[in-house]
Amino acid sequence: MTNSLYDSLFACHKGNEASFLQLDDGQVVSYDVFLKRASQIAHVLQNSGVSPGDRIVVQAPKLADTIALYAAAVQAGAVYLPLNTAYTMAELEYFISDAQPALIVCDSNDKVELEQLAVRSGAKLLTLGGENPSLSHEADVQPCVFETVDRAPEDLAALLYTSGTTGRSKGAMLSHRNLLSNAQTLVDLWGFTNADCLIHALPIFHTHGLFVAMNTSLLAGSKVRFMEKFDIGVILEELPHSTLLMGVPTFYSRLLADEGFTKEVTGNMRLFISGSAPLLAETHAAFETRTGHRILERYGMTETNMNTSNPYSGERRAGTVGMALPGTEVIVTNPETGEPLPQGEVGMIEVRGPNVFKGYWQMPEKTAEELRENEFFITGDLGQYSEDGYLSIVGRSKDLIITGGYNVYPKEIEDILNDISGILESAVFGVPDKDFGEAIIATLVAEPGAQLDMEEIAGTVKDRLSRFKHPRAYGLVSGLPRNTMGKVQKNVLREQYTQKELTMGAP
Ligand code: MLC
Ligand code: AMP
Repeated sequence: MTNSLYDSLFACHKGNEASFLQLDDGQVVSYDVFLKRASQIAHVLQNSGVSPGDRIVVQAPKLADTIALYAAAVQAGAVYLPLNTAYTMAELEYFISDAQPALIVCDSNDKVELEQLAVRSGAKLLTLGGENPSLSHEADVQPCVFETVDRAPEDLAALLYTSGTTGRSKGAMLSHRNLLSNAQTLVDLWGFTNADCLIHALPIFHTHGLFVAMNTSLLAGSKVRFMEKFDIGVILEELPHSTLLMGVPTFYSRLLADEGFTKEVTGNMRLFISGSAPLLAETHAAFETRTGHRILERYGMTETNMNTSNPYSGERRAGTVGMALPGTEVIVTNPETGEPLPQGEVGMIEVRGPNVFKGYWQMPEKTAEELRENEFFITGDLGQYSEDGYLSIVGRSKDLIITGGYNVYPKEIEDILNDISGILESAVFGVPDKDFGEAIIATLVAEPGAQLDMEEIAGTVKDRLSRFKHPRAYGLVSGLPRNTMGKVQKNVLREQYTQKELTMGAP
């Protein structure tokens, strides 16, 4: 047995002096130096008691060492579990108790807060970034060579949590084969080579920034301009020296809003890729008018990696997510019967292929609900094929808001609101937002005679949930619109609140 993910992404770069990561301070880490660092970190993992198959929870800043930790986890046969740096302690507690990691790696600045949690879960705690990062210090004195742990293609490489309609997040189990097959397909399709330089301004705790962006670059040996965060000024400086950009639609609408973003600065660029949320057709058109480039939109999910992509060479059609990736089947089915629908009809998008995950961590019932016996995964996205085979996402059957590329399930917020004394019920939904695509709104119904203090309510939500999940406005209503089945009609609320200027108490 070997470890084909490690061999294909990392080991192949042994002795490769070419640039891998270029950091904000100008420092450049070569592939060879990176590999040695990852091996040092793999020793730390082993010395910390991490065995093959153990989970490593990582809530750490975007650093070269964080990517090296990912590589080290693959090399040591561990399961990498990255978490959004915005998560609150209440959110973290759930992930840690569910995943039962052997090791937690956090920002040095969060060490005190996380210590108790680590003790309670029986996990070791190490730190990255900030002052006195223990993982980095321990790695400094380790050998630069580590004997790679054998892993089979079906072994788990990562566990990525994705929230769900029930309000409880589910850990998507991703195998070595899932990650490697998808990276290979994307490198071929998008023509990645070692002459490319990718602007990386995404977070590295999601599929997009970690797998789509990093695994493809690693596989091709490309250079990565590794930015701590999305910053228009820095991106404008880097565009003339780069060839690729991957981003969520907010990246592109923000670039277009900047006068410094011109055809000239994009002259060296080969490809702009968008995903994680719908790219408006007008953004697509405005982008082409300004730069001459047509953005390539693709469609993916945490559970499936990438599913479809517009063609690299053929027509990149605005408002569509292109065709199924080679080796992946993407069908549209009748949501009631699961039967495939004729071309042109709107139905449930289902996906099958080597990219599709192995199920939800310790949730066999949830897995069975969404992953059919014939291995098609039911995405919850509604789609429609054009006559010439382009897929459009026309809606979602899941009650989901996507804000700036982050997924938020209303149920998680509604559960917190409904528990607050004085609130009879609530409905949370998204309305169109110029910057983030969708913005979160919460409408509340008070119990008879209760006076609601909106600031206090917003404060309770703030304590419990990450910033990106906070409603941008709260509204008080006398009742929620319901259909004859008693189901809250969020589409009605969405329409009402899209039309009227929001005058409610700000969060
Ligand atoms: C930041 N804020 C957000 C937000 N991002 N609020 C809602 N939604 C978001 N996405 C908050 C900030 O905390 C801040 O709060 C306020 O909004 C203004 O922030 P900002 O400075 O304007 O935001 P910025 O830091 O620039 O971040 C915006 C962003 C970022 C778009 C760069 O959200 C981002 O990197 N998004 C990418 C998400 C991603 O990678 N998704 C991929 C998922 S994988 P305050 O209180 O300070 O005002 C997936 C599968 C697939 O979906 O297909 O790819
Ligand atoms: P996540 O669970 O965070 O991986 O988000 C996956 C969801 O993002 C998908 O189910 C879609 O609803 C959405 N998504 C991803 N890419 C696109 C896209 N190009 N257009 C529209 N929605 C998208």
